Amino acid sequence: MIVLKLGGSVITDKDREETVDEDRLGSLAGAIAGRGDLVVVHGAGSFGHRYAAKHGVSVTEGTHDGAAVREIHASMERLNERVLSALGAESVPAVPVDPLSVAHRTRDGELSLPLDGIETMLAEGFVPVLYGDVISHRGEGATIVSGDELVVALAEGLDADRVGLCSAVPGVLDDAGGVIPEIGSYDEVAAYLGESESTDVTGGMAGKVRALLELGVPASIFGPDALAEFLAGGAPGTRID
Ligand code: IP8
Repeated sequence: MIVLKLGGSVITDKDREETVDEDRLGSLAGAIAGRGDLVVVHGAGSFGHRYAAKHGVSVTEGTHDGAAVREIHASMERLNERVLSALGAESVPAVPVDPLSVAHRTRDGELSLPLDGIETMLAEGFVPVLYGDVISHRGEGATIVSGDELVVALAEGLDADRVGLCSAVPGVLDDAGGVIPEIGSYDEVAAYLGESESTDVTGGMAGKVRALLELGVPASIFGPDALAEFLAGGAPGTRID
């Protein structure tokens, strides 16, 4: 099975608050149409991050303010609803899985994501759709979980064959703007991975590469035009293994 992340900056306009790129999302949904045995995770883009920053919540800094948790989560639910509708319009049997309701972090910050429900959804032919969210965190109240962390937990726990990160760029880029075809260790690319420019509380491309390097599953980072090629078994963009 495949775990696919649709990056927040791919499906939204990252510089315009809560704005979905409908054309982009529609064409990605079209590429996914007809493919089963797939879990989709989406990022936040111009949803979620602003509210997390407003309330000072990150992957490590938590809040006990219920209103703050609801505000961050509600923003992500609004985006999730749009993603589900786009997939539904292409007859993808997509169903939501709310990380806030099922996942948590232990006291040492480790993500716990029970998978029984997701496995049953897959077995019954559904396409579970998760997203970066705010989740309860023992001793911290609630903190952010990035879509990338969810991808790693899903890929490991569900024994995925492949992981795909559909990103706004065609892969991890070197100094000259060329796509780096393969990454085997963080040191190889540390010099190229700067900070993300928009408000992003979960680490941008550097965080993605680190998370994917932890995986024992082949992963690819590629641009939106290459999603169909990836789903057909190709390895476009940057392969991280
Ligand atoms: O865009 C972040 O998820 P990401 C989720 O996958 C929130 O890093 C709520 C900021």
